[in-house]
Amino acid sequence: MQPFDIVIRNGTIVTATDTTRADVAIAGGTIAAIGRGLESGKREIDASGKYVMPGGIDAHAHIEQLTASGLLNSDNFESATKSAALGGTTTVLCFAAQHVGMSLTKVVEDYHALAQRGAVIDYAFHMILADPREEVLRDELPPLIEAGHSSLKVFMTYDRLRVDDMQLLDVLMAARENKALVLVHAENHGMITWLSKRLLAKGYTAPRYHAVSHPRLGEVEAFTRLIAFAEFIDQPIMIYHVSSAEGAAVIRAARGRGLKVFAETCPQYLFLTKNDLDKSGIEGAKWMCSPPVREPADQETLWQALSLGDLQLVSSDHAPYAFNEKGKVMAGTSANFKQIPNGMPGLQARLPLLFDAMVSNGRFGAQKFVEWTSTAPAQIYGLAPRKGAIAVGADADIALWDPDKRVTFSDVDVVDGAGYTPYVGRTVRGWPVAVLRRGEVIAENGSCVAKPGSGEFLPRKAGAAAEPLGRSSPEFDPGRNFGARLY
Ligand code: DUC
Ligand code: ZN
Ligand code: ZN
Repeated sequence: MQPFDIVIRNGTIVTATDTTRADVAIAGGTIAAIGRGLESGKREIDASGKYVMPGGIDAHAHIEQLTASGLLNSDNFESATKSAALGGTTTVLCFAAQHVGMSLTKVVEDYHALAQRGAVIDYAFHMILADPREEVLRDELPPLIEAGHSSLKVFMTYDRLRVDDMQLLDVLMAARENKALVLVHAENHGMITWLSKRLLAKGYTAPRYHAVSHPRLGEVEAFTRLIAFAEFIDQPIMIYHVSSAEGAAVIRAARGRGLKVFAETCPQYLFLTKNDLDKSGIEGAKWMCSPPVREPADQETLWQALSLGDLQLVSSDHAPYAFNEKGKVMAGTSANFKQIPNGMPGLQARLPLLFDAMVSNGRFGAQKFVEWTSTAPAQIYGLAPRKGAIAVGADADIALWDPDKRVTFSDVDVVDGAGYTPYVGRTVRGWPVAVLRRGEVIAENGSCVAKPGSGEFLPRKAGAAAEPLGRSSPEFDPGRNFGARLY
């Protein structure tokens, strides 16, 4: 018998449902066997004292993405995905971002070319629709979804990205007809614009007023309208980056009625607060994202919403802008908060922050950690069973976690293009010391050795979105009602 390529021995295997002491054998990039006393491998890895977990899946990351005003993110596929690998993530779902007037087909081709050149982990694309005109939805969308891009993203705010109510209904309907999932940045645009104008007019221009300018009720209004539209069309949705207790309550009520609503939050809403923006000068820009980070009480409510299943996963919303004139400081050091690009890096820090809070601090345990960071995103976004589990036949995407390794976040260790970390000075316990992608060791002892372009595109089947861990109620079957009603 041929030896296995790699055997990982003596570790504690953790999946979303089980914790077992066993070895894992890898052959041809997939998991070939799980058990004790397995045959030898060409390479043997000793995982004594370590957790053997599925590689993370980050379902929300902006990579090498162009804003409507022509500003590029501060990293590229190589730097972003290397940072992800070093943080234990082996799959990323990022964006092919259309702007007004663009052909969606060309946009998707362009982002594929960028990822093919640089990605070191596997990837898929959500298609951002900023201009869902009739011919885009009718002619371009169906073949793109058929080709494996089975999720569409829209914004309800941002001047040059947002869709209005009619456009939102058009996108929901087009998604329903093609069995795609719709992901939404849901905040009320009018409330943000109105309040920002008044703050600036009164001289409240510093980064900390960015947090004030996005009212909590802006989430409530937009979530409520979006959910009503999704119910009207009968179309599953994913509500992105839930930041407030009130927003989480709207989602709980909708899911309680059996509506097809998924939702995520991000580490920044679990670990940072509006006080982080309260620095002198423009420094607070490093902590500016939309929706903004909020209050300690919101953090606690979001943890509870995750544990109740109202939110199903934690993504990074990685959107790095360097703290210089090509990024956060593009409009100068006396810029007002409306002139500062929104977003912060997160691909690398997401898993260590969550491991520390959930596993090392004992609050939710290792299985929940795996569920919220790998298994649930795989199931919701149609990557399961290939991704998101340690199981025979699945891709050998594996992170070995040393539960005792302590690391203090520091700007000098940052490998993505932001050049800073919003978590600077914070110490976490637990770190991914080796990371395998399809059976290849791509990160080890703090360095990423994968070849740029070695990441693979993951086509996703339309209609595959599913409640994680088969938790669906009889009413909650995202595929079931497709095509059942015609408008
Ligand atoms: N907000 C977004 O909507 N996208 C990227 C980053 C951010 O802060
Ligand atoms: Zn967003
Ligand atoms: Zn985003």
